[in-house]
Amino acid sequence: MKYITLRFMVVCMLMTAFSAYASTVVLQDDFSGTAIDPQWNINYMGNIKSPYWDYTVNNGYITVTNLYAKTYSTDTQLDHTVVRLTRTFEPVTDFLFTARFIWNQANSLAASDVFYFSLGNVARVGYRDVWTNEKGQLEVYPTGEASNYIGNRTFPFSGDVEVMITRENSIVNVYWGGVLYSTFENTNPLSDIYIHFAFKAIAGSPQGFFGTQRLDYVTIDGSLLNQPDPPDPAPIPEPATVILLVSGLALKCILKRS
Ligand SMILES: [Ca+2]
Repeated sequence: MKYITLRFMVVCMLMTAFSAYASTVVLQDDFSGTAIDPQWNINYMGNIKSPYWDYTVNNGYITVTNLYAKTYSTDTQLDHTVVRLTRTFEPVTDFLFTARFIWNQANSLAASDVFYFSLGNVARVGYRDVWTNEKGQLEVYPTGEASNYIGNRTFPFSGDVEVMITRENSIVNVYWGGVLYSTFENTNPLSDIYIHFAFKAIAGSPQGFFGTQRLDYVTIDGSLLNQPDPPDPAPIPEPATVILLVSGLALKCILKRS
């Protein structure tokens, strides 16, 4: 038992050491605390006015409940308002992106709204309550590959999913709720992301944003394009040998005692 435990620990240590080199967490936010992490830039776009939006950060979520259009005119295009959370990081090649998104849009005719993640020049993935009387739509836009656009208009008005985007050897896979929706090739380094909250009022319906858009976490773990130089390659084999030797001696001791 002790042997198995120790061996498991050694394997875990080696794996941790390997993954620490092979990939790096370049973004991790679980929305703990009561404010948006200042590493995010908040961009107010479109025809938006102060106080811009209603949101809370608590219980581990950011929850958006309203975006304020500047006007509620008869021209719906003028009432298109957007808030983006943007962030940049060290460029990565292969990566794993995960996020949990929870939405609850009343079956309302008041507005059309949109929520998506935009990952640099790689992909855009999100949800759109398309229009007044149509159901929600999943959308996947591989950047620069319009022909691979995916739209699924059978999505419910409310839901809770983990969004996962992976890239391995230039092949990108997009999963929504564990279902693979899109696979395409892309080699652009990934070094930025924005989370896009958007609202579009429908003429004569000034109630504003309806329902909620909630995020639990966002993470990006990737292989750095510019790997840091190893500190000094010469002495590395020696400590590794010492560790193996010590591990072996420790094992012997434990086996003898048990
Ligand atoms: Ca959380």
